Amino acid sequence: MAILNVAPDSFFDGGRYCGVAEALAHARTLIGEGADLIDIGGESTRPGSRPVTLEEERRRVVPVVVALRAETALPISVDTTKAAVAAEALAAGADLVNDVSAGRLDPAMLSVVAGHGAGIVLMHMQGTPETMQRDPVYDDVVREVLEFLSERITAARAAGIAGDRILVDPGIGFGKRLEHNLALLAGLDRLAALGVPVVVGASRKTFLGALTGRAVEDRLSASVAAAVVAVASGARVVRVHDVGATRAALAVAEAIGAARRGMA
Ligand code: HH2
Repeated sequence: MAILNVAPDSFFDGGRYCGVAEALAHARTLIGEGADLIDIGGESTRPGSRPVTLEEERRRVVPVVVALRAETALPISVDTTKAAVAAEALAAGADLVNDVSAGRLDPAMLSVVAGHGAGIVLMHMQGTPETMQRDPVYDDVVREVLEFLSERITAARAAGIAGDRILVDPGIGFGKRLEHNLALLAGLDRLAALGVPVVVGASRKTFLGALTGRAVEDRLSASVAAAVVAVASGARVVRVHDVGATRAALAVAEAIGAARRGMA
């Protein structure tokens, strides 16, 4: 899942692809590097970020969905918590919604997705982007995220979303300290047992800086390592900025995994 941020303030690539032409050019690069799915986001959810208005988010996202749909058959997702943005993006040809609030911020979200026969990524977040990193607390982070995602799967199905169109995501960095992120990555097999594909987004995030001492622009190798370990631990989708490097690393890991299975 390739990240295509069209917001001016995203934590890594903010402002680089805000015009439709820039966004399309970057999408072509991502597709050329082997992306399977393009995730278009018009609102930064980095820690401390403020929500943008519906009008502004719609203006950023919908023209990019229209333009990208005209040139690729690859699945397009739209990273939004607003049902109205989701509805317009789906009408313009997007295939799924990536909702970091798992359908909780906008009560119309799940029914909009169901009405379009679309898919949804249900992500765990403690708090809101503005406040989430202030003092995240858990007794048992893996159990609590598991229970939350299980409840949101039930809510999504009750709203009419087909079970095979639902994905879940532990929400790395969304109201989590370093130890919480590591516990979730170490416990991905328990999330995979929910029976729906698990998405992991670790790309260039703060916890990788804490582990390596590297600034955001120098976290490529750390991000690739996190993606490889996530897939080896049961993630089916990795949400990344750097598609080519991640693809190459996953190809090596997958070949070694296949050889290991051949020996068994
Ligand atoms: N992370 C970000 C945004 N959306 N969606 C899912 N499903 N999982 C994630 O981990 C996730 C997400 C934050 O990263 P990014 O889009 O690069 O930055 P920003 O929110 O600053 O635009």
